[in-house]
Amino acid sequence: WERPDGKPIRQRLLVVANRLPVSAVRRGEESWSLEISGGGLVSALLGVKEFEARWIGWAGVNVPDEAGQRALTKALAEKRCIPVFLDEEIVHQYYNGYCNNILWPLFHYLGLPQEDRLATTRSFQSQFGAYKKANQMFADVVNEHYEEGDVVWCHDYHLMFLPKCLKDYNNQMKVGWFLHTPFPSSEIHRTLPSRSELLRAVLAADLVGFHTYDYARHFVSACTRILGLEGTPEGVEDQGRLTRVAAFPIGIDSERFIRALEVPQVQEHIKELKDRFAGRKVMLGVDRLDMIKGIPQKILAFEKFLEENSYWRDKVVLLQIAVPTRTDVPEYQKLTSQVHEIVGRINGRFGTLTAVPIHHLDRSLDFHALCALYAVTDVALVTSLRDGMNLVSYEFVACQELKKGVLILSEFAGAAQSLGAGAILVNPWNITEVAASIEQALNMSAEEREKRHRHNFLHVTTHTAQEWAETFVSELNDTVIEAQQRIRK
Ligand code: ADQ
Repeated sequence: WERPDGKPIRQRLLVVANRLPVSAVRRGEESWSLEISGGGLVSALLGVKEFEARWIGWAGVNVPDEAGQRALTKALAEKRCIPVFLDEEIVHQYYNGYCNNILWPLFHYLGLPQEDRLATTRSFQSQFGAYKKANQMFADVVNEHYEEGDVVWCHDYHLMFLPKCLKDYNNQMKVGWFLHTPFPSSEIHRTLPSRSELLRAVLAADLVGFHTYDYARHFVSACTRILGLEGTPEGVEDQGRLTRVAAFPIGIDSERFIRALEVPQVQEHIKELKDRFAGRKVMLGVDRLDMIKGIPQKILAFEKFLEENSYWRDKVVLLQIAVPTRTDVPEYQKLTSQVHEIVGRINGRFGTLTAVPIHHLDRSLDFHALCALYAVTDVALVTSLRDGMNLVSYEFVACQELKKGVLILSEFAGAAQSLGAGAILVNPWNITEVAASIEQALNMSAEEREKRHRHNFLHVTTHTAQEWAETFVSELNDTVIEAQQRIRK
């Protein structure tokens, strides 16, 4: 990869994800303002500098008029983003419906609420139709911008149909697909009416990646049991064609967090927080407000801890920061009220005139505020019921070089496989166990904390987002070369 002047050419990488890393807000008929949006994938890919990356995805707004679409496309181009325009009906059926009502709970082993189950079963076919149509619309945009030699990297459960659509356009395209959620046991996947079609569409990719070896194994089992294909140590084989399947655990841009702690504004904020919570141990939860994150379970475990440990009642505070997501969905509204109700009850029960045990914020924090919070935390509580990886646990560890706080981590988060030896692993459904782990964390000796932190810090700083992306793309390049060599033989 060299230019005529000898300088290396960065390989073009088309990152295709449901959402672009920016949110667009319309300011006038032809004027838009753009803001970088959050989320795990965005955080991870922000750290990747090795490729000439372009993003293709939905900007999160309905833009029915051509003038608006033209203006937005132009504004996004400056951020190397290319929009896919989806109308309201498609968004409703594809995004709210098939992606978030069916695939998301299923892949996290959460059943649908009883009252929704029949309705969802009835609307299943139309939602799946919209899902395929939306994936085709993404493929159209990719195809329009694709240049020979590009690598196309499709992301997540929203775009399982995309590898097939792309290969139908051009069989020579290098296509990778990565899943950010868990891939469930084949026994769960086989309940999906569209189980086979989805698996076949993913298998059209050259390389299929997951966060953990377990998820990869579940996927291969689903292909062998449901499609009757052959699973090999390399992946899945269908009539001589191999789809490579492997684990690529994601990381974070750890340097960005470590550097942020030196910024004067962050140091100032750290000092404020230390003064504010002087004499108390700080426990922290940072999550999107989603059922998979186990927020009510976490707070109930904290209540149990306070109940059983009167000594700690005025010496510990739990800061729970929860970014609202999918706020228009009744299920999520219910979760918000449930969390508020539990927090109110516990604060009423254990609070005093001067202090409450739980501070719950329903909002996003900016990067610097988040780093300061991570740095002053004594115990982080990550109690997801299921989580593909969970980057919050990584971010906390990156900011703890001075304090060497303790990470309590759900065994059902992918991160348990990488940070398990340094964290206290818990079953988030067992609030007695989580309460006991809080006590263990608060009483842990400095020596033990140091040892556990060392292990995790080493992992987080050596398995970065950048390395993750580079490994995936180089493996994709190699996979395609090997496949071509096999064909030639
Ligand atoms: P998410 O479910 O979004 O990601 P996670 O990996 O924890 O979960 O990433 C969340 C990101 O949002 C983190 O970078 C965090 O800092 C940020 N964030 C969360 N709450 C915040 C708040 N209140 N204020 C500011 N920022 C906040 C999905 C999967 C995960 C997987 C990632 C990446 O569900 O399992 O780890 O993708 O693959």
